Formats: sequence, structure tokens, C-alpha cells
Amino acid sequence: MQKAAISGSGVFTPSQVITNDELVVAFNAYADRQNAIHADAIAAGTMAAIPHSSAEFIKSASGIDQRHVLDKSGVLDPDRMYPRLATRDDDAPSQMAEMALAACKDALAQAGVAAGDIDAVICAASNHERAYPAIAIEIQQLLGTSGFAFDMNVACSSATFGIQAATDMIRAGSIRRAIVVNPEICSAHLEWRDRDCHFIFGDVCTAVVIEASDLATGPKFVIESTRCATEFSNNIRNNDGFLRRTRDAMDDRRDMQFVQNGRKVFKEVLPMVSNHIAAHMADEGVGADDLKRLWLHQANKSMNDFIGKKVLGRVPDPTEQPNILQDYANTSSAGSIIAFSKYSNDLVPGDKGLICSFGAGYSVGSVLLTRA
Ligand code: CO8
Repeated sequence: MQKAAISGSGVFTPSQVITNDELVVAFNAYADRQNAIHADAIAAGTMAAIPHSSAEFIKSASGIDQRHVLDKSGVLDPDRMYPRLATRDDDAPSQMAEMALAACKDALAQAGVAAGDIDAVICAASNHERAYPAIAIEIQQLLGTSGFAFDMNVACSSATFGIQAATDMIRAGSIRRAIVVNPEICSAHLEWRDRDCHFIFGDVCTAVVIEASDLATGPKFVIESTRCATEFSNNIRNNDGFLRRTRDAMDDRRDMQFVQNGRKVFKEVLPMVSNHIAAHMADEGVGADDLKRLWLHQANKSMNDFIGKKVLGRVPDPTEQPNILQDYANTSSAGSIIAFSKYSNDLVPGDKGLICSFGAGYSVGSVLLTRA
């Protein structure tokens, strides 16, 4: 069977950064204003005061120092607390397509592939800014790729599931080359007014070029195998959607943004991911000592430390399991691909590595690679 290979990757990083300190100042100003507005109810005991957030808590609970966002002014405005992204005309590039173009161009340049030689564009992300036409088809037009394009969403596992879809099409012979692109505008579906989660996410876009292995003549990562798994859970959920206007009084409901039970997610996803990776490696005859690198989903440093230790049977050194979440926070499906893109060039032919995503669904996806 034809093997597929990743021959290029790209990362578009928004220029605006919010540090933990800046985030906490804005959140605490918002909390103070709300508490002043509701002072009587709080004094009467009919309403709880909103407690302050703390940069120390954020760092120790998550490992995050800062996040990149498309618009920090709206997020840090205590009277607003969400990004300000201007409405665009229908004939201007959409927000997601614009980010995608930047990441795709870098990935294509690294692969040495012309856009016209791409047969499929998969725009795989946790949310899409419109229902239709597919963002992927707009990206196809803006890039000038051939063939077809479609959107898909498996939350934090969108990228790895997209890689599996593209790889399977190459294996089956229906396409020769694909680009999988992950524009994640997490700032727009994060509830910045909730201290339990306001620090978790950032914005970014990643892309990978996947080719039939014999077409990729430069440095590449051969995709040995992929594995995807899902298991339904309400512990990470967002109830926004196209039925919103058909239902009464949904406009400012908390569940119109990201909601999670972080403790439960932590407890339930860790064994699911560790077992998934262990089974994938065992089926491929790959032992812990054969693995040079783990590019894990970037949600929480303690989670990654735990998974790395479980998979390798020892504490991985930082070069074996690179984290980028201190700089980017959780960027949903893009996190493991940022880690791959930034920390893979030093591997030498024959070295093996594994990309693994996990998140809402629950969903977990792993991609086993060999440097060639
Ligand atoms: N400042 C100060 N104190 C705080 C804060 C804060 N900001 N937040 C919470 N606290 C307090 C709590 O109130 C609590 O106090 P008490 O003990 O008095 O009740 C205490 O700190 C401890 O709180 P937690 O139990 O919540 O803290 P944890 O140690 O569990 O850490 C985490 C919270 C970091 C959220 C942790 O649980 C975690 O990382 N869990 C895993 C989460 C995860 O991986 N989720 C994946 C979601 S991503 C995904 O699937 C993609 C979805 C689509 C993208 C969405 C884009 C927006």
C-alpha cells in the first residue's frame, strides 16, 4: 500500500500577546465592577461575589505564561471581555481563511510543493465561523489548489483526525497530496468572564502538507500508522449552534461558550490517552526506547508530564516531549502540531516520533512517524 508522509508544516502566530498578569488585571477589574453593581444582593446573601483570579494559580495549575490572540483590546476591556473582530464583506477573505493562508503558504514552501499540486484541503478545527460554504473551499480558492476541500470538527483532535483522513485517501489512491489546516480562534468561544477557564486558550493556525511518500523527495516524516478513538462525554461542551435563534432567551447563557469540568476531564482523559498510545505503539511493535519524540496535545503541563512518564516509563527530558503551552496556552487542535512544527527538524533519518491529540468528545488521535 502507498504510504503517506508529512513533507511540510507551518504555524501562523497572531502578533498580539496577553500575559497572565494582564489577563488577571482585566478579570479582577471586571469582577470588582460586577460585585459593585450587585453589592446589595451579595450583602443579602442572594448572590455570590465573583472571586479574583490569580496569575500564580494559572501558572501552577496549567503551566501557561501567556497566549496569542487576534484581538487583545476587546478581551482585556472589563466592560466587554471578548475579542473585537470586524465584520467582513462576503468578497473579502474570512478570518479563518486569512489565518489558514499564512500557515498553508509556510507548509507548502517547506514541502517544496506548488499549491496547484494539492488535491485536497481539509480545514479541521474546533469551530467554524460560518455554516457554509465550507471555509476549506474558500482556502482552496485563495491558495489555488486543485480537487476538493471540506471542513471537519473533532474539537482538540481535529488535526490528527484530519491527518488520518488525508492519509487514508492517499493510501487508497484517491488523492496524491493534501493540506490539513487548523485555524483555531479559541478566543471567540472562550468565556473570558469565568475565572475557572479564562486563562486556558489562545489563537493560532497550523498546517501540514501530506503527500504520497514517493512524491516527497525532500526531508519528510513517513506516516507509519494513525489511530483515532472517541467516547461521548459532556465534560467539555459548547451548546452554541444554528438552533440558537429558535430557542428563547439563549443570548447570554453561559453554555453558549466553552464549558468544562476540568477536574473530571483531567481524571478521565489521562488513562484514555495513555492506554491509547500504549496500544498504538504495541500494535506497531514500537517500544518506549524506539521513540525519540512525543508531540502531545497542549492543554495542561501536568497532564503532559503524566502522559510522557506513563508512555516512556520514566520522566521524559524536555527535548523528548517539548511543550509550547507556556507561550501559546491551549490552542485546541493546533497544539500538538505547533510542537511538531517547532521541534522536529533535529530528528535524523530512522528516528520515530508520535503526535497525539486529546480533548472534547472525548476524542484522541495519534500519528506514528518515522523521519526519512
Ligand atoms: N484563579 C485563582 N483561583 C482559581 C482560578 C483562578 N483563575 N480558577 C479556579 N480557581 C480555584 C477554584 O475555585 C478552586 O478553589 P476551591 O479549591 O476553593 O474550590 C481551586 O482554584 C482549584 O480549582 P480547580 O479544581 O478548577 O483547579 P485544577 O487544579 O483542576 O486546574 C484546570 C484547573 C487547569 C482547568 C485543570 O483542571 C485542567 O487543565 N484540566 C484539563 C482540562 C483539559 O484538558 N481540557 C481540554 C479542553 S480543550 C478541548 O477539548 C477543545 C475544546 C474546544 C476548544 C474551545 C476553545 C475555547
